[in-house]
Amino acid sequence: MLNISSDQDLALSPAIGFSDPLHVYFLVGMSGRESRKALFRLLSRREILDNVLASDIVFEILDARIPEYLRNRFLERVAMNNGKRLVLVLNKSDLVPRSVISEWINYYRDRGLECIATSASTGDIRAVKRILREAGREIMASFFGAPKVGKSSLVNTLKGKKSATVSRYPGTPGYTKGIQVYRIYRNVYIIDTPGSLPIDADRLEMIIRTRPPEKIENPLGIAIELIERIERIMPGSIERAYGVSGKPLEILEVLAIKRGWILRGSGEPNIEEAAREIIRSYLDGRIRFYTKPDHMDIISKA
Ligand SMILES: Nc1nc2c(ncn2[C@@H]2O[C@H](COP(=O)(O)OP(=O)(O)OP(=O)(O)O)[C@@H](O)[C@H]2O)c(=O)[nH]1
Ligand SMILES: [Mg+2]
Repeated sequence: MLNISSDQDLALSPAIGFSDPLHVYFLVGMSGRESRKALFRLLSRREILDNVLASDIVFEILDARIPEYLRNRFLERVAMNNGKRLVLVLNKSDLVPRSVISEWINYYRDRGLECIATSASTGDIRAVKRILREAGREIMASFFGAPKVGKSSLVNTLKGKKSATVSRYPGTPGYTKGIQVYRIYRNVYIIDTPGSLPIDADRLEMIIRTRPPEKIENPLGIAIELIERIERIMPGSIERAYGVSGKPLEILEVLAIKRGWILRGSGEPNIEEAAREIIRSYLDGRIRFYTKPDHMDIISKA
């Protein structure tokens, strides 16, 4: 059932041909060197198509803090063109105020998209369960999502025990490697996809989600861009997390000094270490940050 491949169906998706994941990297504007260093397994368009065709319901898992950065239009188009039920899932909803979750749900529903919210961490996956239970017949559901959105955590919570591997930062042991199918109810099967969706819409998210923070080549540049974005969308977030304010570089310097990260020899603050800390705490939610639908103008420019 998982190896469905029909060239006729491929014709539905004219953009096919990017079957090599490396090409997908190039699409998001990474240099060849950067793309070869990416440790993460990204799904090729061919794999996305195969998994969608094998499914009745396609869950597109998004991080509720930044859903618009992570949506994958190719997946959505393939699911809709092939008559699959597409459900956008705002996971990590525990990190976002309830009112903002409602705003996003309304935003997507107004655009004709089914959208629900979950938190694999608090175990609140009622909305997914409801959809799976109401199916009635034998169905296959698949979970797609950018790196680190909580795909495996959701699968684990659905199964009720730790069975799919979960990992905290990109490219560290525990990231999902092979295709895994689980039977969760008598007539319901789920696929934990063997990789993640590429992030076509956002270069910054693509870089920080596809490698461990210590493997990011230019952590300084990335952290500066990240701080600028966070402050543009949610001013004061960095100060609330670290008690440090100012221009991005000043923030990194003061943070390094506060933490005692000093370069041996020169005695200068180790701002690269501070940069990696910012990236880590952005990923795991220690910096409180989220977007709202009325940030759409900034989001599309950020
Ligand atoms: N706060 C919060 N954290 C979550 C939630 N779901 C997952 N996480 C955390 O997010 C990180 C990534 O979770 P995974 O389940 O490994 O995500 P994934 O999408 O399967 O990741 P890859 O397979 O590596 O792409 C882990 O540290 C999880 O604990 C959630 O609902 N809320
Ligand atoms: Mg996983």
